[in-house]
Amino acid sequence: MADISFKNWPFFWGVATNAFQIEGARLKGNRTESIWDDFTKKNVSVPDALNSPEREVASIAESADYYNKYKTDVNIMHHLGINLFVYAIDWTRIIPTGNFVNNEGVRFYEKAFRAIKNKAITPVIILFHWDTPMWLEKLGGIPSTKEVKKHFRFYVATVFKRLGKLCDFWLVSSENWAFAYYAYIEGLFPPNYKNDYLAFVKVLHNLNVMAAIAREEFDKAKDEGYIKARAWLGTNFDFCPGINLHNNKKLDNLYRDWNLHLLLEPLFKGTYPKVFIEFINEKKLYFKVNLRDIHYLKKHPLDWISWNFYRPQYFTEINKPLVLENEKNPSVLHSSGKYLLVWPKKFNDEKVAYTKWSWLIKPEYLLTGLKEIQKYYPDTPILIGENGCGDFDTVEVLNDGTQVVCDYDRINFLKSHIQQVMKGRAEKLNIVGYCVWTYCDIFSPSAGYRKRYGLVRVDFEDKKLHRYPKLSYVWYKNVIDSDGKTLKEINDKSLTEQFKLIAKPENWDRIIKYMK
Ligand code: BGP
Repeated sequence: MADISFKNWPFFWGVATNAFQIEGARLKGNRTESIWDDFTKKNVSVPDALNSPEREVASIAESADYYNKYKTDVNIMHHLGINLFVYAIDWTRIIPTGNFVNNEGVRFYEKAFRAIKNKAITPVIILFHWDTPMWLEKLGGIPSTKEVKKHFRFYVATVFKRLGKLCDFWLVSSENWAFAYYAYIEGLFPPNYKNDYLAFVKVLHNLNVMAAIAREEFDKAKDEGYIKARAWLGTNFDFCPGINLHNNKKLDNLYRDWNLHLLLEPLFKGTYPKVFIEFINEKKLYFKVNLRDIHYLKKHPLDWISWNFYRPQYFTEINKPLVLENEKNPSVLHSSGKYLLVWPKKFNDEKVAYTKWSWLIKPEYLLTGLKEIQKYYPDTPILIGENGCGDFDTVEVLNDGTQVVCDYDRINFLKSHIQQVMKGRAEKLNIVGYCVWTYCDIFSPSAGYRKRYGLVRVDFEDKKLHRYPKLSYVWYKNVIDSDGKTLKEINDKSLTEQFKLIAKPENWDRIIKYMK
């Protein structure tokens, strides 16, 4: 087991991003399609009504073209001062067909991660972020246990062998719940199954088996010298800490079983909360978690946790729904069928804050969630892998013609969450770092390109996809420079002065020019 004494690492201030959302160059360099290429080609719809938060899907053929612009982006991130960069790589860029290694794809990642490391930024590589290769999807995709076991093993063994020397911090997959739920129950994400509970439970289980396979290959790669002994392998999970509308301990435990234990226990303890087995039996699903898999999971536990925190989630008993006039969004029956997810306008007589896409804003639950995870995993390092605010950004043109985005709401969102990070550090919790989602404006799975998360603006109207700093870029630079001690107010004069200076075209051009 790696030496997980993270005490000897600096606190990590980073950004996170994901290949299919940022890379573009979808058919360049011998790459083949993933389910996200297929889906976004068939569902390119850009609704006329701007500023309507309904779902927009648009092409990822080019996106922010990180594939060709990574050198510029590395300079921008270096200037920002980050020391951690979380990147989910693209399976099909490396394995374009079942058992063929695409050297051009490997070479791209070697160059891109070496450029990151050359700027003293530590990379974190995520192996799978929802983008099943089309060639694997045609064999049954992630629900197909036999195919997944064989092909995922070949993929991760290839990555560890070819890229292992470039990275000490690895994550197997992103947001297993979001993928299983939105892609196999809701049908919102590709491969767009609807209410396929059998595929849903198989995907959740197979993602756990994939993690154990990655562990086995990771340890082999360490023995063979491809990966450093100190390297860590973990999971990047999505967990919305629950807010129970009623004082009901039984329901609290059920929520925790489905939202925390189901996502971490199999990966770290090789066990499943009984609610999952009961669910399979109640739904009479033709699936059984076999003992051989359980033994395999127990034998190959992970080392660390990256937790993507955006929002907590209100929930209530099925027979105690919100009154209609207090519903910001209609309530949703949880996939377990045991409780309701709700979005109240008011709670305890207080107006509840939401983003424009109705994502609940309650920063204090970053600390609550951290403590809840640590209660069950007391010695496991925890990174805040993603935290960010999707918004419609407006561009202002200063009198010298500089285009600027003063994203005050995003700064206030980040500030309120980083305040909780600083509390966690002061209480000596196992938090090892914090990453903003995301570095620059990219494709959003839930809303295309209008829902912007970037610290850096990408002008998608401009064929050069020019990058511009937002006010939040300068704000976060101050946070990093002060190791989280400087959380400037949005109307801080020194902040706007810095911003005007950095955003000045001649200054910004110097920052983004690729220096050897
Ligand atoms: C996380 C995903 C990211 C990113 C983020 C924002 O769940 O890991 O890929 O998309 O959410 O989500 P969205 O862009 O749908 O608002």
